[in-house]
Amino acid sequence: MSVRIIIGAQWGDEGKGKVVDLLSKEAHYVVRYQGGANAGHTLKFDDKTIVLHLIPSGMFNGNSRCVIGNGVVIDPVALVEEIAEVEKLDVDLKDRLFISSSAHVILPYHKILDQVKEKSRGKDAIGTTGRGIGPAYVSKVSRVGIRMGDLLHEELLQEKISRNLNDINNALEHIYGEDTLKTSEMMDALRPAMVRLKSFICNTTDLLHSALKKGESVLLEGAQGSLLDVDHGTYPYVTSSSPTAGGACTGSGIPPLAITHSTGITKAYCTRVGNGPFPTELNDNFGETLRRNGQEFGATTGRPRRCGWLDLPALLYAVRLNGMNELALTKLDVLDDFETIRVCTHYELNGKETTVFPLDADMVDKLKPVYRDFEGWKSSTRNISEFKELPENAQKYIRFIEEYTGVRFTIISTGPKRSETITC
Ligand code: 2SA
Ligand code: MG
Repeated sequence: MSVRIIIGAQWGDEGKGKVVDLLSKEAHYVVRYQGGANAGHTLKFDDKTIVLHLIPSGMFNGNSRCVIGNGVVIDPVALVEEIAEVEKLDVDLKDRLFISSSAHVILPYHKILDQVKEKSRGKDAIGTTGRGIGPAYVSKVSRVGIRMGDLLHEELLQEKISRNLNDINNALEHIYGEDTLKTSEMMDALRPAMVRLKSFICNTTDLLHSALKKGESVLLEGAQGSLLDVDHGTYPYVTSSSPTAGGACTGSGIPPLAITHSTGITKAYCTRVGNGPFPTELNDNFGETLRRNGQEFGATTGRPRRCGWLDLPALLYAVRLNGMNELALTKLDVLDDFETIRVCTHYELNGKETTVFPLDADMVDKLKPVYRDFEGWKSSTRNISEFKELPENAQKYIRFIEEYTGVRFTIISTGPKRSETITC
């Protein structure tokens, strides 16, 4: 039996979707535990490409049951659309999809507030996805949130929305100069989703506790990444949830001692989408090449991702934060053409050397990365599925990362397809 958390070790988009899809074949349950439709998990198989935002990445390989846990914030209309996309691929969601009745609902006002607040931040904007994530978690924490279970009780739901709209409309009209919203219009938009989602909403905490009792294996699928964690990331340039290991427990109801594996996913380089400090960012041709070769564009918003070299102190920070006991390396093939590959081994901060990733975004912004150069391998690693088949220079690069972090790679991805994977 294994209970494995799949966690982004960087700023998201590390390829968690591919790893979850691969491992889900052997899993009884795959559980999303935080975030919402800001996530974009891209899966490629049988010449198909699908981008999932809310539905766990375990739908297409094997028969695992997929759970949207209590820690997720759900846009019901977006979820219904995503269900339709998945069904088009001949997947029957009956007895496959389970939605926590405690997961919070993203309503139109969350999305509007997300967007108007971003506008009002001007040059200090966070670069959110505009999907209403932050305001939905604000509602949750301030105890005025609507939960998925409320969608099962129309009258009560209407009453709760109408109560919330007093404050929301006041802010929209008087602070942001926006149009106000009507309860009736919101209810009309929600009704089809209430009908469609009804049969999936349940007590997923109990479902998972029963699975643990039976010794079944569970994959917990993180979204975004450790450096975007609301507590441990580059605050305030973070998302509003906890992608790190602790968030997997609170966002699913699975207790910490049940966790057997903490698996960190890292790219062979780094990317970040949205604003905030990024010590190894490359604003030159190298960055451009990484973006082009790696197809680094937001899977939800289409925004170009910022690209840079691998940042080992940041990776080590993620390893320690999450107690990672295995790592997966993705997008190795994107480095195939480089003459020289650089990796940041430490920083300079105010004239002193350090390997500590600071907790303060302003300080992270002041870090000067110090690099070690590796000779490139200048040959294709695409499709390679045995470690010993990798070019020697690629093997050296990989072994160096393992030595630095003290954690072994159990998966190395050499392309987006399932077959383009080395299992070590
Ligand atoms: P939000 O919308 O409130 O969560 O934004 C806050 C910050 O979190 C970042 N964020 C992400 N970073 C990487 N990938 C994400 N998912 C999509 C993808 C993003 C996209 O897979 O490509 O399509 O643009 C994601 N979601 C949130 C966000 O950029 C802000 O920095
Ligand atoms: Mg993504």
